[in-house]
Amino acid sequence: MAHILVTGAAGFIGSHTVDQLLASGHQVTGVDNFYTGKLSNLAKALMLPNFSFWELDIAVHGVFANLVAQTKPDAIIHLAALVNVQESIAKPNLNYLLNIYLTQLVAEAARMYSVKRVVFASSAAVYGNTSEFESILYESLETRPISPYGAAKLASEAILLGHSAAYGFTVRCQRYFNVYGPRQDPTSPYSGVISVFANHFKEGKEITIYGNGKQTRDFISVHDVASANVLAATGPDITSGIANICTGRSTTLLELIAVFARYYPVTPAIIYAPSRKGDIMHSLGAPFLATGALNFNAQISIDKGISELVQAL
Ligand code: UD2
Repeated sequence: MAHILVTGAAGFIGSHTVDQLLASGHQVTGVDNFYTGKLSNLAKALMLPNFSFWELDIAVHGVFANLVAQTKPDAIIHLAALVNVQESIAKPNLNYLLNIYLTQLVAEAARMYSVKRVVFASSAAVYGNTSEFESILYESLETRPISPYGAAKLASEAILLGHSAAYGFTVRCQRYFNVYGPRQDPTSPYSGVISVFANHFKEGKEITIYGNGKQTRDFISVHDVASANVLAATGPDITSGIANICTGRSTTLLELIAVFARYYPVTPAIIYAPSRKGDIMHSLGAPFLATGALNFNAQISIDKGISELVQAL
């Protein structure tokens, strides 16, 4: 069994990753400053003896290195970040601090204390706007980020892979697609569409579709994302690299609404509004590299994932 340090442990993806690591019998140290994370997300984990939690601001120089020196993990799963694209546009310096500088602190701590692996939360946002000839996003495509967030995720991949080559530890950059599931916050105007639809179906509030509803996304359950993180941090024979964490299946917003409608007697009113600025029409990941590198295959269909989400509400 391994000892894994998870940054952003109280967040949406972090807390599910912690839960799966603990369920697999690993020892876990979690750290979070509650910028967006919530202690309640760790309610189950905090009851378990092989979990320890630190409330710290690891963007302060020296704090993370001290934590790594004290806890001596085998691997770090680095999920702490500014997670919202719109916030990165409004606060580019904060985005730089949390999504680039913090990655450097993680890379440096891994080097100083001989951590064997670092798993990094990258994003499909690194691809940016793609042409109609690039309807499936392969990792080999040119990256053209269109937000400070996407640019920072790309820069962080380069920082970590450069350190991996120079110092010999393994780095896995996980390009998550549209992640959904329990514990995702539905309350911001830029919350993930599934969390918003789930909340509006439950409360009977009208739903807004930006555009014609035929836009597609590669929606992946947070449980699948957490298992990709566990595999990357603890799996055998893992080498450094980048991989999409996606399902390889696309779903339109109208299809999503039809799935939710199975669980509720009344479908809320649907309002059509103009497309959001910068919104892309289609986003579908190629899942093959993750299968080869991590032995990861997403298991949860959109039907099953939404059924679970509805029951959790
Ligand atoms: C996702 C990521 C974002 C970034 C981006 C890169 C999420 C939550 N966001 O943004 O972080 O990586 O991909 O491409 O995963 N929509 C509605 N009604 C609503 C809410 C959303 O119609 O009430 C539409 C929205 O305009 C878009 C689609 O639903 O066309 C998906 O929106 P989203 O915010 O869930 O995710 P996305 O793909 O814009």
